[in-house]
Amino acid sequence: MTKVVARPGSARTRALRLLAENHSNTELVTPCRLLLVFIVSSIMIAGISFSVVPEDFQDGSLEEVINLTQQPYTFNHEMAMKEREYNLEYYQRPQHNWKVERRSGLSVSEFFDTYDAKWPVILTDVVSKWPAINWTKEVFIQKYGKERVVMKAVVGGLQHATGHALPLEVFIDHLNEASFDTWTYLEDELFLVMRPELRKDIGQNEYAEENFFNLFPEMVRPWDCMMLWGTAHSRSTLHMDPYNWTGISAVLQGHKKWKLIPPGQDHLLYVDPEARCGFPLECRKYNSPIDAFDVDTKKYPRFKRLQVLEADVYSGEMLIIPTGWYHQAFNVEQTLALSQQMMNRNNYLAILEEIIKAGNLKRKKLPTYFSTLLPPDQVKVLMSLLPKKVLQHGHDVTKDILEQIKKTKDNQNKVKSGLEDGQENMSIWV
Ligand SMILES: O=C(O)CCC(=O)C(=O)O
Repeated sequence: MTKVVARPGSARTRALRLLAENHSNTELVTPCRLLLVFIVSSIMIAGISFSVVPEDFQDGSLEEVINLTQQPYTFNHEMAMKEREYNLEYYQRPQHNWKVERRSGLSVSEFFDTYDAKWPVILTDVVSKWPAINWTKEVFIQKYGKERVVMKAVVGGLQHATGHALPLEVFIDHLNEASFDTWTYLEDELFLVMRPELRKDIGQNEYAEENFFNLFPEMVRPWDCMMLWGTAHSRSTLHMDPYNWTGISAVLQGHKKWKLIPPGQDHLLYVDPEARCGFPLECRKYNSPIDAFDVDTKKYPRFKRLQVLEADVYSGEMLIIPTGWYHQAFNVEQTLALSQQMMNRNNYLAILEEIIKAGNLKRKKLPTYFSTLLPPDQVKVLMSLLPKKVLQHGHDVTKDILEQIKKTKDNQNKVKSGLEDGQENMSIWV
């Protein structure tokens, strides 16, 4: 007997398909169908007429409150995994439970159905085509050597990290000086964003083309291309990304080891619920004090119960880290990489919820018809409701960071940049 495998798609598509199958042998016009047509057209009319928010709906005074307008949205990873399982069957893929697969020639729909917001994946044929893969140290020194970059310095373990702004050539000069617990890491959110001539070397990524962050007002749009250049042994913190977005890590040169933590284990990570990210829009900072590559199990005994996935990512490869996954990177050798982010149909509600939870907008301000809108319209409506003072704050945060980088007078000045808090007055290379 031939096995019939259903097509993938959202729960809504599947429900409609089932409905269609159940009624395939009946008359064309039935009361049930008439009712369905009526409901669908009402939703469509509501969607069209409300794609711009009328003034009188902005006070949230209507009674019928649904979905995101009423209660916190929580991303249901269990459901996502069930959907993944179902879709893997459709794509006839083996199910590797504890493995991060390397894929090339992956279609965007298979990516959406089986990995995005569900399971990490390494794409091997995206970064290798970008001109940025040919960037060299020499060109950076020659063209940008005197420009200031933001760097983390660690002496004696990740808990002793300090932020610095210093000329790129000074950082490059010391790239070979590192040991397991003493190292430097250029982590600059704005260096590439502000240099279009370098930005253009970062080629296309069809998996990230649906980008709802483009619908954010410019003043509060997250910077979308962080440069990461580290010595051997340098590493990020163990964290989940700001706004709980989907992370993209593109390795241009070098080798990164990753610890990836499937969702549902936050209680094992000692995260400070009060920490804030310092981004243009307020957001929670999901940083664990644990160094997953050098765990102090006496201090953090719950770590032993954690289930962790590991992956190695090499030059020319890209790792996609789903919404809701804590992660930490370790540079095995000198490594140059870029971090980007994704907000699309699969994770936008989780991101909007983070924005509300952090206090940028009162939940009751959302119109009651909010959840009937198409995903991009939901994003536009929410953005249109952000108070002026929130937009102004976003503008000030960016301005402030740029000014701090500019005004630092010597190589050792600390810069407040949304990096980890570190001890005061530590000097490096003196
Ligand atoms: O490559 C790294 O050091 C970590 C990058 C990362 O996790 C991030 O940008 O969220």
